[in-house]
Amino acid sequence: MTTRPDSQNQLDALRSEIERRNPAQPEFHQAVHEVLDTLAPVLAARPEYAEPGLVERLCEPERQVIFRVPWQDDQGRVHVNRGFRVEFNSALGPYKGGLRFHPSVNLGIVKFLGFEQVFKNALTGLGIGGGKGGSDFDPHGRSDAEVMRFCQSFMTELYRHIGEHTDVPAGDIGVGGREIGYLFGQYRRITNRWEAGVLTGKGLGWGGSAIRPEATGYGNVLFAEAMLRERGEDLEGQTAVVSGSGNVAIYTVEKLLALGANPLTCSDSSGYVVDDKGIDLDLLKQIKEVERGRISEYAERRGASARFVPGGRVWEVPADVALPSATQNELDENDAAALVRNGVKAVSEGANMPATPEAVHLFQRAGVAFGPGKAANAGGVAVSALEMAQNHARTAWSPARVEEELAGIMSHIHTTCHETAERYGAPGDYVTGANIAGFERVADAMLAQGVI
Ligand code: NDP
Ligand code: 2IT
Repeated sequence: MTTRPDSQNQLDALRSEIERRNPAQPEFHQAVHEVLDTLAPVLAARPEYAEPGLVERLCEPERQVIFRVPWQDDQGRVHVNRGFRVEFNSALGPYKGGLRFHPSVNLGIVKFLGFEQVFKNALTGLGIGGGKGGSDFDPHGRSDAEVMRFCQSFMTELYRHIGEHTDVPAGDIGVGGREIGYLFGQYRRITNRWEAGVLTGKGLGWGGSAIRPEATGYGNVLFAEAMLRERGEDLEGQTAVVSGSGNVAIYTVEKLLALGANPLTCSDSSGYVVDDKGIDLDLLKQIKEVERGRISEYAERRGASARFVPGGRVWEVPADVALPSATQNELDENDAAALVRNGVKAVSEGANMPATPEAVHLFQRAGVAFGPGKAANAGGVAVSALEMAQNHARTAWSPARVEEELAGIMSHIHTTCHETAERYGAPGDYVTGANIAGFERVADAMLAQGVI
């Protein structure tokens, strides 16, 4: 397949224009560049996609909402945070994507996450558009009552922008079952509607889906295994390094153990633990899910096999497989070089954009199987879409049924990315495969629906 230079010129011009019109949003630029860098072959092969305005529309959110979130702490002091919801693309279904509560959240970060979400959601094959939101609120060290008041204030503005047919938020960093509960309660109170499908990640007893908490981590491990199988291997007996110790990391560890692999590490923003005997899942869950403690406590309580490395990065620990599951740009070129030096075979992104572009290129040059987040971590949002389907039908599926559906969706995503990469002359390149396959699905829907 030859690439027409004019497709590349068109993409380069668009890239410059996006940088000019969205200043000081480096993460958004990074996410857009990574996609535009892979689209030239598909624009050359399918001239209808090169139609002026299509890619431009795809890179411009349909709607961006920014709002004030005032709340009172337990001492009565008033805090003023900023809330965001970026409704990026609804060609395939209602906007769908998580809410992130973290002090680093700003418009550029929410836009990068929303942009990624559009392609990710398309790859699931389900009827969901892409969006993302959140706030620069920091939940660390806040009491349940403070988190509740914050969530209530946040929803008091957000409610007017969302709905089961419009926009369906869920969790992300700093937003889990507790926060979704408070947000749902306030939505129900304001609207006087039992509208279960307005949020996903709900509790099992009130509209949540089985396997939603597990889905992102489980799905990423299934994706890593599918990549290994392409090379005649599987996860049995392989060592793994996992970063993070939140929702995605915990269920990554759980699935690795279930498939006979040996997860050696976990981390949080203070450093990492390495456990020569493999991570003790019960202890990890007790510290992180129940006590909301720090990862150093794991090493203190585990005994001789584990140690805490303050400020360190898990990528210096030798392993067969790496599963970054904390945050964007947590794995740079030096980390990638260390992993390659230590013989890593596969890297699969549980987090969104955790590997820098330089790290990704290094893995690809070294022949390491690399699964980009928009494919590898799509299991979470896929089960969110299954939660919406169950809510709509007023039913609840068994854990076994949801897990089977999840496995089928991850296998479909892997095959789609693999085949698309081959079709466009980039065999084994899951980045190109994921970007083009996601793009084709959204672009077809946008072309059919006219210039809007
Ligand atoms: P959690 O809040 O449950 O956990 C986040 C973990 O990452 C914590 O251990 C946290 O440590 C660490 N972390 C977060 N930010 C930073 C930072 N800036 N530097 C160092 N460590 C950091 O979030 P999730 O597990 O839900 O999300 C993890 C990643 O997975 C994110 O990139 C998210 O976008 C992505 N993702 C999540 C999905 C979901 O369904 N939840 C679905 C798909 C992707 P600390 O507590 O010290 O901050
Ligand atoms: O990044 C993601 O895909 C998520 N945080 C989950 C989104 C969702 O709607 O379940």
